[in-house]
Amino acid sequence: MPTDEPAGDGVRLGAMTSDATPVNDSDSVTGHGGTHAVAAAAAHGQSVMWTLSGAHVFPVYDAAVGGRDTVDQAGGDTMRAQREGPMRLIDVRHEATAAFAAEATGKLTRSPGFAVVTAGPGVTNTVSAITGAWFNGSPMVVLGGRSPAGRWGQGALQELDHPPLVESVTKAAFTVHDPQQAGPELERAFRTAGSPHRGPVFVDIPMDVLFSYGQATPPTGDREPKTPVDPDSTSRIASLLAAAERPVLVLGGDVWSDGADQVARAVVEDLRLPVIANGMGRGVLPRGHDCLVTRARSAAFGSADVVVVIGTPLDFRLGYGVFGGKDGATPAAVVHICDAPDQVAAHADLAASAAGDLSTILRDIADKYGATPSRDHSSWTQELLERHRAAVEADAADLASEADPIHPARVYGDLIPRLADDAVVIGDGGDFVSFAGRYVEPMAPGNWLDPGPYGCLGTGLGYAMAARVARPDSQVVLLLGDGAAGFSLMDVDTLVRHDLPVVMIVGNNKAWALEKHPMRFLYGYDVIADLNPTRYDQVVTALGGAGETVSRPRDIGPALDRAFAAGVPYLVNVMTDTDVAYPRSTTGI
Ligand SMILES: Cc1ncc(C[n+]2csc(CCOP(=O)(O)OP(=O)(O)O)c2C)c(N)n1
Ligand SMILES: [Mg+2]
Repeated sequence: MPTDEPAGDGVRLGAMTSDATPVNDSDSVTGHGGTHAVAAAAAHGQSVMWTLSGAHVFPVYDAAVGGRDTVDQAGGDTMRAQREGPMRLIDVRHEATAAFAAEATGKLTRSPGFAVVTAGPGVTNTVSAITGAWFNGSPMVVLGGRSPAGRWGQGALQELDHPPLVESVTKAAFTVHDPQQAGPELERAFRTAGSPHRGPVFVDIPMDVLFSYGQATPPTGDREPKTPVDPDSTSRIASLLAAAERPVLVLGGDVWSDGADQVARAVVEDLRLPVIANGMGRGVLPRGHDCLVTRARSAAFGSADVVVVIGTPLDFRLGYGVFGGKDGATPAAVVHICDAPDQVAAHADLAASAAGDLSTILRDIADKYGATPSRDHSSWTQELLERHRAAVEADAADLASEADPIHPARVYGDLIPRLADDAVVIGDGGDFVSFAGRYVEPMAPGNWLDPGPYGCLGTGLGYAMAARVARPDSQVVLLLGDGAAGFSLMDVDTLVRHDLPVVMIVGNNKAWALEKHPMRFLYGYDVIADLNPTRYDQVVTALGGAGETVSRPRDIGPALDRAFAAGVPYLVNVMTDTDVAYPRSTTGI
């Protein structure tokens, strides 16, 4: 623990007593590092800190609750103090959950979510979540503790130089060495994370620096200036689209995170372009929209002559950016539009690209398209729409399946009619969640959360608690594979302690099915893919929530009704057919 001795390069420690009350006026913020961290997070729109305790970061908690006086005022009710301080503290059972929750907060609010973890293992437990945020372009800041600068190299508890560990998966990773710099450096962390192309930032503060006082100008909450849009690039894209007979538009997650969702919808409706959506781009066009042709994806990508991909990488989910060319046709001209120049695909053969503010780019393209004579592509849009509708209709049989054991699709047949338009649906699992991706078409953007192309299992409870906080009045439904459930189910304890009711549905096929079936296909046998018929609902009950197990198709609907009405974390454990594999068209390899 720090003392009042000089530390590091003349750094002097602040008092060990609680003293979070910052001297905040319009000109300056004065306080320990925790004060500056909370001020920066609040200026960037955050009202919650996701964390798991460690002495290295006590000042951050002190600032979050507003110091000892506020805790005393809560009359010993520490949960109240945690809830009602300057920044709500939600303490979890694994740092991975804290970081996943911060990532989901970033995804849902489009401002950097905030996780605070202790030095050493606290930080290393967040690495998968940070990496997921890096793949997804999710804005988040992870603040780590760090052993004291004044002891560096002497083997203090959990002494580890964290930034090099996460340098390759963050926009910035750095250490604050000077208490006078804590304010500007923490603001830099949030500004960098929240500016396009968004992503995770890691910052750690040595314990002696964090406990010390510094003065800084108040954080502004500003973002970095956006890249100016090159008008030649939008002219080229507009002419490619105007000449297209079979255009397709792909709307990805950055359309949502860059705040271009409404403009994108208006442009699509204006130009009548057929749309495929992925990630957080799902819902920009609501279910049933007459330009949304998600289920005609292979026809759209196979026969398109121009594909414009906006706000998502040209990765395995999009055939690495190769489209068209079906039955000997000329491959499609591919256009990549990104929120920042370094996101434009280097591996693809692009006919055009543009980078910068996505709303500006889209408006510019639409204006220029409107001013150019264009080919009629209405019959192509109509053809794709009909294919899409036929595929949706063909789902009806599986969604209503009476098969015993339960066909996983039947869960969605009962769930979808119970979802309100503003429901947030979260997927964490293999095949069970792939079925959800096929059947659950959101009504608005920001209402569908999946782990994205990093594909990390275990996001579930962290994502769900963040959704519950960000959308207090919406249904929050977490879909879990039984395998995936094992990673984070202990954090139901956090849902219970913090009164965050969520509906969880486990597709319990007693297997890691997404690995079991491919292994059987390749080798004719499978190993390490079987799990037990575990009562995951009883795990939730033991932790203070509620739940039930369902084994017959007709019992699913009533169980879901009870789950939505419960007002506590509730898990419906649905025993499904292990042998029903998701019919997969991409392997990701
Ligand atoms: C952290 C992590 N470990 C392993 C994997 C590999 N993996 C992908 S899907 C999957 C099986 C998931 O099983 P379950 O959650 O039960 O869903 P199911 O496929 O059975 O529906 C596994 C092990 C992964 N993606 N992430
Ligand atoms: Mg499973």
